[in-house]
Amino acid sequence: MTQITLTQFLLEQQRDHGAIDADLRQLVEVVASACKRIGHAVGKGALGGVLGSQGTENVQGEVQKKLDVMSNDILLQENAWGGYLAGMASEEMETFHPMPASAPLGRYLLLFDPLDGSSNIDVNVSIGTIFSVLRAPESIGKNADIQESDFLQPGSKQAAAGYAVYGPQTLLVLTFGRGVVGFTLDRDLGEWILTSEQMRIPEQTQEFAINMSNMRHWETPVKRYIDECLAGQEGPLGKNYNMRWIASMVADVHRILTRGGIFMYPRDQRSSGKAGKLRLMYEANPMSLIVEQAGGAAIDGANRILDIQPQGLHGRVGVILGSRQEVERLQTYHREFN
Ligand code: AHM
Ligand code: MG
Repeated sequence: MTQITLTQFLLEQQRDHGAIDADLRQLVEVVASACKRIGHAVGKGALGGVLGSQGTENVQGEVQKKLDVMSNDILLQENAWGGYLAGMASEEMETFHPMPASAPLGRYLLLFDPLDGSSNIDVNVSIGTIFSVLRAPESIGKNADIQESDFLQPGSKQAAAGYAVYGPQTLLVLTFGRGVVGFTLDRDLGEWILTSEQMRIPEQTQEFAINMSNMRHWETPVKRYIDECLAGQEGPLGKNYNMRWIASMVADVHRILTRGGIFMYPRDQRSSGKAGKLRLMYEANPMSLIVEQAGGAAIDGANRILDIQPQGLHGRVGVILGSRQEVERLQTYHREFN
């Protein structure tokens, strides 16, 4: 069987399909290489001294794990010198990261959640990296310096998005807005090999993912939907539902890309502005592009996530994504309620 490596796949996308330019090809290669290094560190666990907390807090006031900081550093270092970026932003950094003066300024912006599912690091459950690529304004480098506002583009403008999962297998899932492909890391060769040519999410599902301990904080449309799922075959949805909650968005979304399902971290009554937990620019936008490109849907409640105009780098948003028909049902419930 001929195996297609990530390098070959990306070259073909550039050369034969015109789907990406050389800079975006290089960007994704470097991010994928950084993910290999992060995955390697994750795999060492206690032997590599990477478990436990760093003793610092990030901009959101969350305690940083050693691997959060290490993964962030790996992504910053690997992407610093390629000349394809105008700036980077990360869940773990307060402000955006300008490129070093020694490197030429590129046309893309890279945003990432370097280590998603941090609460699972020390218990050896799948975790991952999520990334999003935007285009920098044309003026950058000519007559303007990069600013935070340059990053504040709706998710529909993403040039690429992807995630890596560090689990029993190390996986990379990618989209350039023309479908979704998946690669598996051959750990002996150190190569990403194409293993899913066209990932598709089934339109219907009988599986939902939500942190049920937050039930008392949910808004009415979400309560209604989950009540209906729990009612099973006798309820209005007429089928028995199964539930999964891994507490790593990468792993929950990957399951949905593989066999369908619906993932919810909805807005709730706890936070000011009821924004929810997940971050628009590092988690919701890249995952929403991937899910839509795989035939699914992604909303914050009543509206499509990819249409949201970000107000700041670290803004949070309600997230409901996965199998199209189920997501649309929830959207209808939200619209009826508002
Ligand atoms: P993180 O980026 O700090 O790891 O937080 C995001 C994670 C998601 O991966 C996951 O869906 C969610 O937080 C789990 O939250 P909870 O522990 O409240 O269930
Ligand atoms: Mg995260």
